[in-house]
Amino acid sequence: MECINLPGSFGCQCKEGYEPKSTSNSKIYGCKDINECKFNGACFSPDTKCVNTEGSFDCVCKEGYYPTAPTGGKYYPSYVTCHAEETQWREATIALGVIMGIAIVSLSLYIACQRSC
Ligand SMILES: [Ca+2]
Repeated sequence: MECINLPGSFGCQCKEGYEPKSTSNSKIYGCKDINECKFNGACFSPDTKCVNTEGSFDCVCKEGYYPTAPTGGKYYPSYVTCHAEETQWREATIALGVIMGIAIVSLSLYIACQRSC
């Protein structure tokens, strides 16, 4: 129910995320979803796009951008941000490179030590 009946009144009050469908004599007859996406800044990150939902809205990562945590594409300003695929790939490559580097150095030291230690 998107409409909350007001006691002692024929009208009703719209729940959060809804706006009056029609009003007459300051009474509300039915409520409809607010399209928050039509307002600028609903999703303030430039890497996200706004998706209107019933009673609310979601900010999801734009095409070509991926959330930093598995959230089904949803963006949460404080802890899930969106990154371009290339960035993710580069970070993964750097991480893999560092691991491989450490492994090679460790193996070399181990082999060298086997011969001379
Ligand atoms: Ca909405």
